Amino acid sequence: MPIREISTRPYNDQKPGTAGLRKKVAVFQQPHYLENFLQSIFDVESGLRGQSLVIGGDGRYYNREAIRIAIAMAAANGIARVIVGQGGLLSTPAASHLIRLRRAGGGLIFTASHNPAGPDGDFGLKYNVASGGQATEALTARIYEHSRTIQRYRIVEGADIDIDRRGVQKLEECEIEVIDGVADYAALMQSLFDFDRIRDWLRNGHRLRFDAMHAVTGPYAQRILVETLGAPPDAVDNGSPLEDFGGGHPDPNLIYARPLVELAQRADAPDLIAASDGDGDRNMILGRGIFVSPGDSLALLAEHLHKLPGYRDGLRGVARSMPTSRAVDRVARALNVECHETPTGWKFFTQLFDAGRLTLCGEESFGTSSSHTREKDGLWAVLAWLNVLAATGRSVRELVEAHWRRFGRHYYARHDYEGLPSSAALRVLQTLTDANAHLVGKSFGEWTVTQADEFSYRDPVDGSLAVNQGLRVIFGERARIVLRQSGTGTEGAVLRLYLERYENRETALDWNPADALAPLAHIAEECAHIAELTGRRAPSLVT
Ligand code: VG1
Ligand code: CO
Repeated sequence: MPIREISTRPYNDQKPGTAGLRKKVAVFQQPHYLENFLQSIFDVESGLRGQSLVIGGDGRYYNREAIRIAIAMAAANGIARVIVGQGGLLSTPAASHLIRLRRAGGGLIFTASHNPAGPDGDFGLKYNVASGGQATEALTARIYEHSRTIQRYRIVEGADIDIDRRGVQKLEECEIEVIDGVADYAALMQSLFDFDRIRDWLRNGHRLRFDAMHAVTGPYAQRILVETLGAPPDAVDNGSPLEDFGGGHPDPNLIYARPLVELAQRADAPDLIAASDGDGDRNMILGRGIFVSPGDSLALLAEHLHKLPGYRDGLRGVARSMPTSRAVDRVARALNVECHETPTGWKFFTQLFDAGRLTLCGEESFGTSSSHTREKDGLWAVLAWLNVLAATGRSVRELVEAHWRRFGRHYYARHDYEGLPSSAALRVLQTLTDANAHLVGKSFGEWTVTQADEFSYRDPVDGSLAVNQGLRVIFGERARIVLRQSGTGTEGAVLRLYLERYENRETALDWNPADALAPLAHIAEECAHIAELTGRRAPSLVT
């Protein structure tokens, strides 16, 4: 099978967003589209030559085809060994772990996360580096620049690799190793958590329900929760990965995981109800009669993590993305550990982990993880919660209410305005930017603006600067409004408005979140004129 050099022409739209390159499947299916981007990675990352490369994806439509192309190109670009998950499946956190475990030079993760799949859905690609984390902004920029001038790519023609058969196959000089994509990840989880205690907790009659949403976590949940921890088979719902995710939207939140919210409200609800997203890096946590907001989940894990075997030494530091609720900051203060505020997207946490300054971090978008890997990790969060429940003997509700009584409560919501013309989105952002210049000192009812600006971030490890990371209006400790444009959408522009309100009065701890946040939504409209400028009366999604 010959290595061929194929001539090509650049596309110019291959600029990665918050989490890699994400486009409609039809865009990826254009001639040489995927090849151009892959070759740009191989050209820019010339150090990959002679090294191992991890390849896997979330199983969505076009996953197998993309992996076939990636393997053939890796072999033609001097990669010594490709490590690929059986059936082309690797969850994002499992892929990140494998890169580290096998000391690979990097990894290709094919996913568009929770975005709908199928021929009319989305596809995507993330390139992760040797640390297991996503390529930095600077590296992605170099790859993008290269993709704009690319003239040729290298591929082994007629390559025929069976990714369903475990073992080593050879392609030119390259060894293709097809592995069980679950085993190493499951062993990692076992090393972090008290599996015996969780097993006892389940044996004592506690119940668990995990919804894999027909995406990549099915086989992981089956192996770990059912086969290893002894949960009954019906504890895992929608456990078989499907190319179209069963037509669903594997984005675990109050809207797309509505059945779980309803289940949690029943008197006979399981003790822990959870779900993950398309590529296994997000998590949603509910208990009987309660939904745990991602910001609260992060804060509670920070509070209890030292009770779990992998974290007995305590926390080195915590971090959250800027829009994420500041609940974890309070716990960090109580524990006297560093607390970092980073731009949206997991790549900003990676440096802090590598520098040993971080143990736990999270985002409002249902992402939580720890230093065990360099991506957010859905099943890790579920197991951490299970272990906290088993270790404390308390219910989700008891734990959350105790947390609110001790630290106060951060009411939180995100309002998404999807599919906007980009001119409208820009007008809204400009309006708030202009307003921000005059907001400091201004009072809205009981709240006074203490800071109004655009967030930028100086990486404390490598000194790099990320600008333009979202507009914020801060009312001291009491409240916050954040507005930014999404970097993962594939149709039009998406604006995200984040609202946060803090209360520590005993009487203010059990309000309805929508009611608690209504005054802030009002102020946001007054400052940014979203409804007026977009013609949308209400957000398309509230989570
Ligand atoms: C969104 C979330 C962000 C998350 C990113 C990738 O980005 O807000 O917190 O890191 O998705 O998550 P944006 O730019 O659309 O707001 V995933 O699960 O797609 O890897
Ligand atoms: Co995801």
